[in-house]
Amino acid sequence: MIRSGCAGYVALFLFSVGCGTATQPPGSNMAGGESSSGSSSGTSNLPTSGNGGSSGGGGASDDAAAAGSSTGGSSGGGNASGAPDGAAPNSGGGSGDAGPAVKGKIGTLKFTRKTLHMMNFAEGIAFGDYNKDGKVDVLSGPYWWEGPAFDVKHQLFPPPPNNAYGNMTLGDWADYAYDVDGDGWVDSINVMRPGTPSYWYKNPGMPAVQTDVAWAKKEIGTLSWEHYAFADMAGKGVPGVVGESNGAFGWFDPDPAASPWPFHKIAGADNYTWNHGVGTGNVQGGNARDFLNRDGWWSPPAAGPTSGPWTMHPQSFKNGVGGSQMFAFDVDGDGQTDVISALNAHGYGVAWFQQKNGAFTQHDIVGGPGAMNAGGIPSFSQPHALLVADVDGDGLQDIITGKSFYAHPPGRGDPDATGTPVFYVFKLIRGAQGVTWEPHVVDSEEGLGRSLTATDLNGDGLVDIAVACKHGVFLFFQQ
Ligand SMILES: [Ca+2]
Ligand SMILES: [Ca+2]
Ligand SMILES: [Ca+2]
Ligand SMILES: [Ca+2]
Repeated sequence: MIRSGCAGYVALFLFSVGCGTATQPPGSNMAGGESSSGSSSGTSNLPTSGNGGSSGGGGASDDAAAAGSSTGGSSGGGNASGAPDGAAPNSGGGSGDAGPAVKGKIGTLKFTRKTLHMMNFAEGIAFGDYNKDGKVDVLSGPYWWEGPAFDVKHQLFPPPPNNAYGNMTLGDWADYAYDVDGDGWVDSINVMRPGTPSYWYKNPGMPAVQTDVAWAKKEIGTLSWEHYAFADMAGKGVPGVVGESNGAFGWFDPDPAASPWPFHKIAGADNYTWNHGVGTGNVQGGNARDFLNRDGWWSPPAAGPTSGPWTMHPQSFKNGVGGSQMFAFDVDGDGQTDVISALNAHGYGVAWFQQKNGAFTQHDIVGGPGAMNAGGIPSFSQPHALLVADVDGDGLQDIITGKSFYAHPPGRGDPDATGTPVFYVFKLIRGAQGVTWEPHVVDSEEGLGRSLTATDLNGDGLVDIAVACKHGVFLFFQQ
């Protein structure tokens, strides 16, 4: 059941929201929405700079999440293969990234929820220290909130007009925190609806950042698939926006002087907007950072990540349309990197793929209806967002995923679209019997969106989770 407590939200939503009903208003602009059609009108440049270095993709250790701290740590993003992937000054974390693992304090995997707003304005979220007070802040689409209380909100651009739950997402699909222009103030990279241009917004610095002054924006380029990563593919200490653009897989390098940003091609791709399942990680060992999607993984050429076409290693990581954010780390501790992926962002399935010398064996964590799932939990559909992070702080990476709220709204073909929008931390346990995943419910009312992030938001040493979805923006503080 979706939020039978709709009544509890009526007071706040009366003016703008249809209370999350399952009906689709006649004449709505959802047709041709988030999976069915669309064109890629994006621009992309061929590589403009060579870089022969290999990626600092980190090892296969599993004791540290990628991405950095709010106060200037590195950010590799979208990767959980071990160490942060190189210097990325003044970067925080973003959609599909997690903050650093916090050692020495074990969390309960029980959470309390704080609501930042309840509008369908954006389904991407990032953390970073936007006002440079040493405290982690949160940004989702048009707003950022001052940590650690997150009671004060500031607007950086006007929110999109349609904010009903059942509407398509006109706002951000992924947000990343990064000091694009190197002026010491964390800027915002906002990946928009597939097939439409994405932008970066320049942090105006103090005191303007703490007002509602508009942040100056510049176009990055156009991404077409529905998932992305923010990772240092070239191993030069600068993360890029990784995904599909204009018929190619590759990444946009941050360049404050260029618009669009330079695009480095990994491989050709079909130009269908709305595909699913993208990630990065150190799949093959060594130092290279590899590209992952639902159909396999790609290793960089020996002469360097920007020296030519990457090599595809076909491997199905999907069952249907493909998953969401993908990750690679050594799940079972045998020294070989495994892959984590949802199987179908608009259907069912979450799995880990155990690697033995380049061959992968699929192990389902959650399957379709009636499956024997981890911890005996019921199956959930629409795993449109997934994150790997050591949530409880025991040194082993865990998985955060669950049901997105209206990944497609009811009537758009997704099974169980009105089911309980539950999401979990799946705690990784390595035991004598092998790998098990212990599910812990984080929330069963708001659901997930297109992406999520996790770090210690309130400075108590425990990793928290931040979600932006069609229900709004929510923080989950670990107890
Ligand atoms: Ca701050
Ligand atoms: Ca800046
Ligand atoms: Ca853990
Ligand atoms: Ca915390």
